[in-house]
Parts: sequence; structure tokens; C-alpha cells
Amino acid sequence: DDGYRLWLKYEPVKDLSRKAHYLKYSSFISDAVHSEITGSAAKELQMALNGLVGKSVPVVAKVAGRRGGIVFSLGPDSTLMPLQQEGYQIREVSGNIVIRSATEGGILYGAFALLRHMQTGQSLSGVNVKSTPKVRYRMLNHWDNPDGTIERGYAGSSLWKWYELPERIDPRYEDYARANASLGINGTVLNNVNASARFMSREYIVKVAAIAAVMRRYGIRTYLSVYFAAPKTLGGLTTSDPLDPKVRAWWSEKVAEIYREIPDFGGFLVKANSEGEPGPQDYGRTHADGANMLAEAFKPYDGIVIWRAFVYKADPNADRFKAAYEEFVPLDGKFDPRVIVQVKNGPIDFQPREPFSPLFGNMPGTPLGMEFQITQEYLGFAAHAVYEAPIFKECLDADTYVKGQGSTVAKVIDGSLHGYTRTLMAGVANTGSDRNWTGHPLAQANWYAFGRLSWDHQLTSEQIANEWIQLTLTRQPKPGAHIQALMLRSREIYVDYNTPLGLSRPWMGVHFAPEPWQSRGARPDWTATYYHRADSAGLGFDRTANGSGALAQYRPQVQQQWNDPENTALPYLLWFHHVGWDKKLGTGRTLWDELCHRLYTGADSVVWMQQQWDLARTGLDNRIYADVAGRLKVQRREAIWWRDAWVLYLQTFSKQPVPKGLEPPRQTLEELKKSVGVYLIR
Ligand code: BDP
Repeated sequence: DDGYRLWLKYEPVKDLSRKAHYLKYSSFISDAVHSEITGSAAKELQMALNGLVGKSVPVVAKVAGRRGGIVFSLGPDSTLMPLQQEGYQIREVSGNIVIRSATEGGILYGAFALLRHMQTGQSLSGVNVKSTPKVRYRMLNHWDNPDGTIERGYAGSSLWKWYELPERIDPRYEDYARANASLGINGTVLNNVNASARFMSREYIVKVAAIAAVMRRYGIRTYLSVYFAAPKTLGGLTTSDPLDPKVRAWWSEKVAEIYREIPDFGGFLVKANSEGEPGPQDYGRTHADGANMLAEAFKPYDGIVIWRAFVYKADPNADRFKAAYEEFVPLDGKFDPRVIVQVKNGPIDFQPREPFSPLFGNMPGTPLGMEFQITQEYLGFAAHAVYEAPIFKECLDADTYVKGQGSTVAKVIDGSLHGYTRTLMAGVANTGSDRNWTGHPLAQANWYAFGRLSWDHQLTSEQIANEWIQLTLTRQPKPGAHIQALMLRSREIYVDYNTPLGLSRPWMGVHFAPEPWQSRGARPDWTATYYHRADSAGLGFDRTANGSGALAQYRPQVQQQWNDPENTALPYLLWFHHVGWDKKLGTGRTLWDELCHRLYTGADSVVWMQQQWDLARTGLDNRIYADVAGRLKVQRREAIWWRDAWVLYLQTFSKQPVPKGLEPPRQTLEELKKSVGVYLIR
């Protein structure tokens, strides 16, 4: 198994009575709707049934009293909100399995849900499954460049072959669309947020249109990231000032040109005045001025502008944690209704653990969308196994308290807290040209988990892991249980050897090798020492009123959780406090001892992961077994590397020995720095 088929394997049902049961509903597929999207649903069911029960099932238009088939039933209902329209119901009615929805997209989602049901061996008699997405725009963000490279991509090069488009359509585009549609993802941003203006050129719009035509068949709308200064660099204007009438006219004409080629174009994603990208502030205008100008261009169409809140200025005295809030909260209510502000889950930048961004809950008048990172930029690339559903859930389940207890981030995102009508969840994709799509076979689960949570954020990490394992790796219960255990603990294990107790950003540049000593950079917040603040007294970033005061951006109940170092949950301790080396923690150990303890436990737990994987071997395909086993060995070696880097470096401040019972690092700090240096050589 080369992993290409992802969770859509459709392997023969082994249990003969189950197979006979499924055959009872495999006489025909009735698609009276006969649209592009329902056609995709019918095609998928045909392919799947061929695999699952070994039968080629005909697609017919009318049911005409027949029994024993799968029937699509489209019942448009304008009283439903757009979101509810995408929902589906699967029921057994008079011997048929009926998939009902108000929209064609809903029928496609229902077909995939039915297949999930069958792939996990469930009965269809009396089946009654109903599901409605909780968020309207469920999308992937690709950080792909026109030259085929992917910013922060670890699974090969870009899926989009710009140089051969629009003429040649790589068959993989369709498989990509199928995989996403199977999860309910309905949008994709094809290019990097650090966008090339080239995507706004005629030449590229035609290429994008060719991909969009494939996506459309699977209910996926195509979006583009835009370079804010395109009117100047591409359009030849003297300015890109959003209030300049010529600039506005340029964007309106550009958007019109795009819609002529792509009638269902989704909209723009914008990174502006962030990390050196151009933006409205270059002309003394606000983020709202910039976003609203683009929104105006979308007025005649059903498209949106997704404006990112990932901004922080190069101010040596500022706390980067506070930047997005300070910039955006004053603009609340000033955005056009077509704008969604997309916020990263945490205040800094996709760290292995972050508190939730304080923007959530603090912009009641502006729809805020969630941006998660699926690609493992800060999670060991494609070498380390980290199951991310717990990271996503931790943020979604966090309580902002903005309208009293229970005001979770999930309720901000799904619109229920502030009545947002446009709601969005985006994930920075981990896909690439590697045959198995994601490099690490277990990283497929992160794409899967993101998609499932964007549809229903109430699913649990356990449920999603269990489902994915059954669809993708094995349906044998014992091996499955070992894999699930490995996955569910993997994030905490990574945090333990990588950023324990609330440490963050111990790396620069490549975001892979340990560099907690890195103290020089183009800006202060591009150094590692800025984040951990180790000194002879202790470790951590004081964000209380005595420090940067960032905690004040949260509601009092949240402040209470994190204000007092005595009561702060240990995973968040160093996010909010500078703690003395000898300070006794709740565990009974001093800070220094606890740090060492976690770093060692984390690195040792990778051995436990290896054991779980070996115990699952009998249920696994050989190739996948060997691939992951090899990567786990890498992870084990690198976990020790991380552990030693922290211990040796922090020891220069704590001046304390490695606690008894733990074997001190065999290398010196200088030796270790050299091994890291190799990673940094171009
Ligand atoms: C950072 C990445 C950088 C992205 C940036 C962003 O290192 O490559 O461009 O986020 O989200 O985490 O804009």
C-alpha cells in the first residue's frame, strides 16, 4: 500500500454476512438530479461499491418502484440557512437507502458519509443519520508558490503544475478534490499567503480556472491569495492606495475578469502589512480600508475577502502576543459584511501549545475565522508523529467567558456567540507531491481531523482517530487500539521534549532544529531568547500586569486561570510567568527538576510510541509499517537531540546538575550546537 488512496480505500468487505447485507442495497444508484456534483457522488459510490462488494452498480435516473438501491433526493428548501442546506440525511426508506439534502453538495457529503458508514462495517438496516455542518466556509490554505515550491511544505512539491496548465489536467487534482469533499471541505486557496502578483495575471487566471473546473465537480470553490501591491507591480499604476479611485477600479476590473473565467470563484485571502508584505498601512490606511476596498470589488458576485490578522510590528519593547489584538480590536464593526478576519489559533504562531488568541470573543461585530496549521512547521516536519486533533480541540473548547461561562472559541467560530452569518475554519495544508500526499503516513490523519472538525467541531479527538485508523490503516481492533493510543499521546510527548511547561519558539529560520540559544536576528522577536527569557533568576515570559500585561486582553475569569504562578496550569506556566529555577511546582519538584523530568520523559516516550507501533504490526500493511517505523527512529534520535539542547543550554543559567536518576547528556553544548549548525548551512 503506497498510501495514495488515503481514507478512501474501499477494500473488499471481508465479513461475508456484512457483504451480503451491503449487496442488498447495491442494485442501482438513482440520480434523478443528474448534475455535475451529484454525478461525482454517483461515480464515487460506483467505484466504492465495486471495491467493497465487488459489484458494478448501474446509475439510473428514476427509481420507479425499484428496491435495493441508493437514491438521491434533492429537496431545495429556501427556508433553510445556507449552512443547513449543505446538511444531509441518510435513511432507509422502502428498501432503499435515500440520501436527502437541499443541495447537490449535501448529497455528495451524504454519499461520502454513507461510504464511511460502510467502510467501518456498520449496518444499513433502519439507518438514520443526519448531519449539518457547523461552519460555512471550510477550507484548506495552500502555501504554494508558482515555482512549485511550498512554503513550510514537507511532502514534496506543489500539487499544482502551473507550467503545464491549463492544457494538461493532472488526474491528481480530482483525487485531491475527492479527499476534501469526503470530509466536507468546500474551499481551497491555491497559493501562498506571501503571494506572487503573478496569480492576478491573465495567464494565471486561465490556469486557475482549469483547476477550479475540477474542484467545482466536488463542491469546492477556488480562492486565491493576493499581493496587495498588485495594482502597482502588475497593473502599472503609481500607487496601490486602497482609497485611490484608480486602484479601486483596477481591483474591480480584476475581480470581474476572474469571474468571467471562474463563475463560482470563492474570493481572496490577504496577508497585508505582515512580515514585510505590502498593505494599506503603507499609505496610512487601516486594515479595514484595505479589506473593504477588495470587498467592494466582490459586490456583484458571491465572493468573500478573508483578511488575516497575523500582524506584529518590529518593536523591541512590544510583546508580540498583544499585537493582533491591539491592531484589530479598534477596527471591530468597521469591516464590510463580505469580509472575514482570519485569526491563527494562538497569539504567536502555531506553536506546539499556545493559549487561545485573545481576539476570539473580542470582535463581536466582525466575523472571525479560525486558522489552524495542519502542516507540521513547528511539529517536527514529516519526521515526527504528532496527531493534531487535540491541538485543534484544545483551542475550540477553550472558554473565552465573553458572554459568561461556556463562551467557547468554537461558539465564536461557528457564529453562535455573536450571530456571525459568515463563518470560517481554514487549515494550512500539509499536502504535496509525495505519493502518499503528506510524507509521514500518520500525517494524513491531520488533514482528516481538520476536515472533520471543520464540519463538526464537537467530534472528539478519539472518535476521529478511531474513524481514520479504521478507514486508512486497519480494522483489526487490537492493532487499532495501539495506534490510537500512540496518536492520542503523541502531541503531549512532542511538547514534553520540545517545548515543555509553556516554552515557545526555541528555533528560528528552518523551524526544525533546536536553537534556544539563538539571540541575534533581523528583529528582536525573530530570536529565540526573546520568547523564553532565560536568565540566572529563572525562565519564562512575564505577561502579567508586572510584565507585558498581555493577560489583560482576556476576560477576568481567564486572567484568573493564568495570573498567579501558583495556580497556573503547568502547560501554560512559562507562557505567562518568569519562574525561578528553585521554585517548587505543584508536582513537588523545582522548576529545573520538572523541566528536566519532562524533557527526559518526552524523549523516552518515543520508545513507547515505537512499541505501540510494533504491537500494531500484524494489522498493518508492510510498507506502511516500515515507513512509520523508520520515521519513529528518526523521531527518537531527534527527541534526544531536543532534550539535550534544552538541558545543556538552560544549565548555563540554572547552574544545576541533571536530577538524580536521569542520565546526563553525553555531548557538550558546543558539540550539540555544531550538529544544529549543519542544518542551518545552505
Ligand atoms: C509563519 C511561517 C511563515 C508564514 C507565516 C504566515 O513561518 O512561513 O508566511 O507564518 O502565516 O509561521 O504568514
